[in-house]
Amino acid sequence: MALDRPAATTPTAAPWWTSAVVYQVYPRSFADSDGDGVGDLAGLASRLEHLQRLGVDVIWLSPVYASPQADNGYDISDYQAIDPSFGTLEDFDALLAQVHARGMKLVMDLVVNHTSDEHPWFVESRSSTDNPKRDWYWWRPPRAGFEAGLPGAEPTNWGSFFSGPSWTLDETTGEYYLHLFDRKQPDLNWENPQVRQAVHAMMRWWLDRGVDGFRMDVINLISKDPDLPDGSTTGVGGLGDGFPHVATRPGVHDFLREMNREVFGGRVGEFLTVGEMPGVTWEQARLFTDPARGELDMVFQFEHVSLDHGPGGKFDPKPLDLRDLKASLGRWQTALAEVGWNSLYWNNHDQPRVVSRFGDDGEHWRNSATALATVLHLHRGTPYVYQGEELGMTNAPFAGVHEMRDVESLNHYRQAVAAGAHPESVLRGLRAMGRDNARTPVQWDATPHAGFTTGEPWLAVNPNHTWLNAEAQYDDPHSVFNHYRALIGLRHDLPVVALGDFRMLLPDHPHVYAYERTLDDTRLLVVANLGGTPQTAELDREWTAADIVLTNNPEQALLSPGRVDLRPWEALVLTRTT
Ligand code: ISL
Repeated sequence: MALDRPAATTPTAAPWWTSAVVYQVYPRSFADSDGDGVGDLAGLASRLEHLQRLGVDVIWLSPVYASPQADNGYDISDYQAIDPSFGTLEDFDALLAQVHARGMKLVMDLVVNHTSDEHPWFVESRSSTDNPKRDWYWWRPPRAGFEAGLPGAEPTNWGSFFSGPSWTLDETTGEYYLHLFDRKQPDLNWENPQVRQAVHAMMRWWLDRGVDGFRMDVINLISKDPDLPDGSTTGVGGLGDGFPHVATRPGVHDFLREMNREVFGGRVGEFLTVGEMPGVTWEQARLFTDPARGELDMVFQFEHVSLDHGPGGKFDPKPLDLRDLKASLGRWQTALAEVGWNSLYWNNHDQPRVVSRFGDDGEHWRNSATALATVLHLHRGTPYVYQGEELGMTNAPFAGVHEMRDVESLNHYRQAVAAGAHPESVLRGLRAMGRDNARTPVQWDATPHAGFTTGEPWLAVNPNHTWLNAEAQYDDPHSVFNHYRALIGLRHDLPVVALGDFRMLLPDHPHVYAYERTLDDTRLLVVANLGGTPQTAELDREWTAADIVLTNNPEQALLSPGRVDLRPWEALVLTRTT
């Protein structure tokens, strides 16, 4: 896409999304209008006031397409229909019109690495080895010398992201199909031009309906090594690690350039495209987001949300060392300073709640939620707020696996316990890192199901909704909600926030996160204590007389020449001109 590169000195040339904030809606858990316990489009439409009040510019809507819901809509059986649990196409059109009328944009989730096994394409593909759609997916016979259906007969040794082998035998033809995720999510074969053309046509159909862009699910996995070599190292679960053979291969760039041409060609700059890319490095991200290459506007990278993964992977978490977080986010800021653009996020529907993960959801709940928000939002990049994050929603107190719903968690529990792990220790990992933490319903008010539904919610509301809810926060000037609102306002109002250069300060301080942003003669300082004990940070003396533009602490800031004393989880934003 030949977008103008955001040059720090010419703000008017910057694309619109450099000063925008995106809000992610996970529709199952946002608002339920019909009492069936599942959120829906009409429910979302009824809560747009909340988003407008918050001040966000764009809504990213997680999948609402027809789906058997094996992975909550990330398994799609019809890309051009709305799942009845969410409503109808008419509801969608009405929602889109309302979003636009309120001056916001709507970005769809695009899940095209795989479909549902109930998608008509796969139903045809599996029907016979000579079906015209056979080659739309990855089919392989059992390994020579092995009997189909027995361990070792899978065409490769790859483990799936959701436990177990990434191949499932289909009895109809006696061959295996590839699924990097659940067995109900067969991978499309992007090498086949018909697949790509079908996806492009579907995307154009949504753009013609008026949507404003796409968040592209695991888009760096669409190009596989056609030789399908075994993984040479062992991954989690004892199976082979196929990741190097499916992730961020050179073909992804070709596919994205082609998509860009075929789908967005001639309408440059109107849309937002963000590619979700597990394992992407900053060197690769620079290529994907270099405007001159015409691929994507930005990517979701995973480095900073993997820093607390222990030796056993994500369900074996270890404490975060703040220095690692600063080194990681700082590296990405530097890497994408001249070319490309960062996305900024703590949370989404796959991550545990940040206030529970990197903050303190007990004594310092409010200040840790607001300090973490401050630090993230004032980096250079486009911030993403995940529903409920703006309220400081926390992880859920799951009593046991019977209260969880996520296919990843349930598969992992089953496999780990079958392999001899102690159920309590598996549960500990799931409680800390499981995706259902992000998926408990949004807490609108203190009523029994938090104002989410009048029926039985599909996943229980967090009991803390009696005090942690939107209603309780709107009129409180110190609430988490109003702090997010202020941060979003700063991005809109101050060009230095959207476009200023970034410089990390105090990289070796174990508890203080500090950085400077500079645009022309304006300087912005963000300094935050991301811990529960008082801290001191040395600063340039010039900051002593600076203006405080935002703080999460109503008490007087403790600034003195050359230093600032920070209370637990205190965050300050200062500005001055040079
Ligand atoms: O949370 C993860 C598993 O540990 C991630 O690896 C996640 O699966 C990965 O980020 C891909 O996520 C996306 O694709 C998945 C879907 O389940 C996720 O919800 C989606 O965000 C398959 O479509």
